[in-house]
Amino acid sequence: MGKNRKDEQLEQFRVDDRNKKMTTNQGVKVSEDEFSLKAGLRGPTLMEDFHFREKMTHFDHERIPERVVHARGFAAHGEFELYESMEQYTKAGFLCDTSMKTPVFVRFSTVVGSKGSAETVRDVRGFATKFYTQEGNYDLVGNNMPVFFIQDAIKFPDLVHAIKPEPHNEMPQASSAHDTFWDFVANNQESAHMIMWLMSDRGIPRSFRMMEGFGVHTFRFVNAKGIAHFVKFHWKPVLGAHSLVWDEAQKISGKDPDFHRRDLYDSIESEDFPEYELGVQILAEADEFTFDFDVLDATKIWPEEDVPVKIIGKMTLNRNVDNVFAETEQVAFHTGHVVPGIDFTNDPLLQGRLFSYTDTQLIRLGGPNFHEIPINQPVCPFHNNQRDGYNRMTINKGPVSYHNNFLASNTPATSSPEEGGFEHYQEKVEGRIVRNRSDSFKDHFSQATLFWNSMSNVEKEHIAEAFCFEIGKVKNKSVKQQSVDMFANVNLELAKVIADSVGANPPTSSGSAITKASPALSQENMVKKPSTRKVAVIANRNGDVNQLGKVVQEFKDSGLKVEIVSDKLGNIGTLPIAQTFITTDPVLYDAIYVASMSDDKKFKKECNRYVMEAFNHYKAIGATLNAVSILEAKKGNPGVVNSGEVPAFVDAVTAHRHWNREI
Ligand code: HDE
Repeated sequence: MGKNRKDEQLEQFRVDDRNKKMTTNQGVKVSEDEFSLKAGLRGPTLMEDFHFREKMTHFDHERIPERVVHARGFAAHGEFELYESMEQYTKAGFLCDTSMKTPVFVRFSTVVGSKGSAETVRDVRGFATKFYTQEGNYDLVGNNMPVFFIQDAIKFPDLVHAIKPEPHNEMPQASSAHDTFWDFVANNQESAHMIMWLMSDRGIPRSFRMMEGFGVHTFRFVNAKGIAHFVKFHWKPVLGAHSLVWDEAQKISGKDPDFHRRDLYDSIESEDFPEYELGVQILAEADEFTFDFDVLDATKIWPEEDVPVKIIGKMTLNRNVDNVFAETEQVAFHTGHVVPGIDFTNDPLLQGRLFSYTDTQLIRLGGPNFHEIPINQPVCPFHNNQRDGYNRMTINKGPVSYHNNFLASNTPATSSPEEGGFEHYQEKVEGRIVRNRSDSFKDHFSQATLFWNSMSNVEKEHIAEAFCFEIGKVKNKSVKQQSVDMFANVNLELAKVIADSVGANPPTSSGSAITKASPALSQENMVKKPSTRKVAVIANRNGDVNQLGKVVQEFKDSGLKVEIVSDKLGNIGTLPIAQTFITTDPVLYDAIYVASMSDDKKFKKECNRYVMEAFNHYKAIGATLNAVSILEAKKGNPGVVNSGEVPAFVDAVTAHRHWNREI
């Protein structure tokens, strides 16, 4: 793979310490690195041991503050290619020139948990993309859900305080299932729509590769003639959006807290590059007021059936980072990083973000020069009169650092819009200075009901169970009741189920009259592929080698990922056993196939555990004919393939989950 411009730029900063002599940071060769300098063999350590002092001081300062939200994240490099020019709508170069490949860096994250928390918790996922364009960096700092909890940025600190671990005992970690969060929800009812998304399967994605991404806010496209359109951004994963089931997600948190990053890292290493198509919903300014919601309200979607998503390009993630701290931890995203042709709207949530992101980098990355950190540098030239500050790297030459000037012929010079200078869209604004919100922001429930109406029965069941779990964890009776009463406005039946489960009184509301649905919102309607679904092939070390080889090959030819699991490590013929029953777990696979059994009691017990767990999580299970006895109890259930036939099993894996089972 050739290097793109960003990769070339990063190359200047890469250092390989292998096969080199150890030195201090001053370049002095080190003669000894195991013993500190002492006065006498058993005497005190000496102050003059500069090597010890430097090594220890650097270590003492290794940590920086974790992100206040989205602390746990994982990132990769890639490229964006445009299918069709968007010139009609925007002058942004990377959205006009289809011959251009734009380097990107994408960081996925959970929101609530600390940097070391588990990855498969119920949470929103961050989906932040930095496009290194020829006209500067453009950051699309999105989430995997298209709406947000609040409508005005001033409430963000309250939301985050409520959802983070409670301050008196710092519990629970990475979870919204506690009193302060539901107290916030019930007393800030604009959160209703987002809560429906959070309680849905979208809150527990199967993989970062199988998540949609959304810019959430309404942005503006501006073309070369200065004409603007409203735009919403979507990322659509080529593999479709898919989820875990809750019991599985909780178990994975213990079995492999790195589940999502491992999946992303391994896919890229094995060249199964994650791909996402970029879609835009475009709306003429004249149509701003044609909806029953306000287009500036970030708690609302534009249903795809009303405003179609136009697919305009594809992003491929094709390179893992070299160093997680240098790149993933130090990358600084900001909604305010825009390029000519992309502009903001008056969405009050977006407006507040425009302040917050630079501000947070100042403390997190230690000063105003974070744009000089290699991962944050644009790939186009950048010049201005900003100087000094902590950790300044650039050596700006000459006496002039002000504008206007004569001494440097008034350079660095500004550019007219025709020359590529950023020109803010000249929106006409008028009004009184008020602390309030428009009445058009006050319907909090219609789209929450729209979301509910759009779900399949199984998805609805999952949502109800998630509510019962979360509100069931709330200790305060009144908060429980308030939450139940609030969601009766979304759907009465749902609220009754929750009330019954959590010991609250049945709601008295009459429910919602909204009947509209948006089929595009259901993950049941998304593309399902066998590609990269991970199968554990259970095999006895003394089993039929040829048959195993054949099955494994056929699975791989169908696009499945295979790991051979047995009771001990080693080889079966030439095939390596990747895991033992105890080094891995059924929750870490999409399907289980028993290629050969053993008479060993322990083997049978473990094999049975794998099959049962997969069965309970609605996954495909199969067995070759000589191992079929293991499936006896479950035969006849959907997705249980006891014929040994590989194509039938692959079909069962392709269906992802078989909900219609007797569990
Ligand atoms: Fe963020 N958000 N956010 N946010 N956000 C941060 O910036 C903030 C919001 C999102 O991988 C912080 O660098 C405010 C919506 C992502 O590095 C901080 C508000 C959406 C990431 C911040 C929001 C997001 C962040 C913390 C309400 C989806 C991780 C560390 C007005 C569209 C980026 C940092 C990464 C991170 C503030 C709401 C997405 C504090 C004030 C809505 C993906 O600046």
